[in-house]
Amino acid sequence: MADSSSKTPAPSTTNGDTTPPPRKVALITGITGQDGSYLTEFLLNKGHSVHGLIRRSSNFNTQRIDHIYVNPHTAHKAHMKLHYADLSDASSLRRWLDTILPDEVYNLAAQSHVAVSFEIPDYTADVVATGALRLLEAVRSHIDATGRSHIRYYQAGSSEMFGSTPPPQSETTPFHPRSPYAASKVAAHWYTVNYREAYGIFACNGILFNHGSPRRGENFVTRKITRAVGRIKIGLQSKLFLGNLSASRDWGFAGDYVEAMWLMLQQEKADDYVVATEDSHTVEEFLEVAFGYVGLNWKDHVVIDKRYFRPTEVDNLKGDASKAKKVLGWKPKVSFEELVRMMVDNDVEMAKKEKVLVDAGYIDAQQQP
Ligand code: NDP
Ligand code: GDR
Repeated sequence: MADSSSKTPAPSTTNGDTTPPPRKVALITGITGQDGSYLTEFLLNKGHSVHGLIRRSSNFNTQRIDHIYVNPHTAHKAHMKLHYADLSDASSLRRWLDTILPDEVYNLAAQSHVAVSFEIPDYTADVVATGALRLLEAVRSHIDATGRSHIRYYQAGSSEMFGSTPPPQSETTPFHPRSPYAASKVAAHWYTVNYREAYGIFACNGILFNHGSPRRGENFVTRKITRAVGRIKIGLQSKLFLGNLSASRDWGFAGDYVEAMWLMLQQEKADDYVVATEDSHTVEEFLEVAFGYVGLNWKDHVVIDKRYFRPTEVDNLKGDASKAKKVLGWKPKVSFEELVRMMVDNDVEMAKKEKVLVDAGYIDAQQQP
């Protein structure tokens, strides 16, 4: 279980000194992503200071964390701070480690779309595999230079690493990756194990199965479906184009999964853990629940489009999370049906707002996500 030092710091009363103990400092790559936003909220609630590395983009890409952001010009006590860096730029990673002096490093950044990794394999490997290596090497050299050996590292591993190996998949199941993304995650997994064994770094791999939320990227299948359900219900769209409906996934809620990441870093010993609901559903079952929830029949709206099929598919993922349950005391709180309903509720409300803009002529209803 988590140690007491990880709880929200209480003011010290020794010798009448009321100065609170220093906050733990977390560094998160991928803070603008789905998991980064939930992890930031979680760690701020634990009393951490959170530093996020964001990459330069021609548009602002901080929508998922804007509600937490405090303008540094107006607030001196902002506990979330953002810095420009990139997993493809080793110098930026080392510089921010030396500046921020984190206690915990969470490597969540990735080109995380499996289908897109077939289109940009070289870039995917550079960010997902070599990016993790760059960050581990930055941590190693930072520890060498500063002696800060208490630093802890989390690597965002994926159930995609199991690929075609049949379920249930646990920490001892062999990897058989089926995409450039998955092969890159396997490399990142073994880099992490190697830095733990070679240099004694406290480095953990979380092998997380699919997890979604209302903040899920809109081109992953679950959010693509719930966005379409909202828009179809409100009359902004009539068809939804999808690929393979027979693949099975073990879908959980992202808010539950970030707790497991933190728990891994609170243990006495660094280790690797599968995080999953142990329940699995096909894409078709997701469609049934999502459309059915708002009184629609998915068969009236879904059109199969070959462009969404992958050169190699992962057919069946279902995790065995007994180690995380036993050692971390972790378990998921949100069921599959609750997750689908949470996402559909969010996206029906979003579609209603879109409709106001469409009716006022500000946006085009044909602009589909
Ligand atoms: P997202 O795609 O939502 O977020 C990815 C994040 O990585 C974004 O903040 C993105 O920035 C950032 N990023 C991408 N490329 C770079 C780069 N070159 N340098 C720095 N940052 C970069 O992913 P999730 O939040 O869903 O997932 C978090 C991690 O967990 C990822 O590593 C993913 O592969 C892994 N994972 C996710 C699972 C899931 O079901 N969600 C399951 C298992 C593993 P920007 O906002 O600018 O695009
Ligand atoms: P996945 O998620 O590949 O499991 O990776 P995704 O939602 O992209 O695909 C799940 C399954 O749905 C099928 N599918 C479609 N997928 C997409 N994106 N779009 C479609 O139109 C569509 N139609 C059918 C896919 O073929 C697949 O079988 C996610 C990512 O978050 C990874 O970063 C993470 O590591 C894994 O989950 C665990």
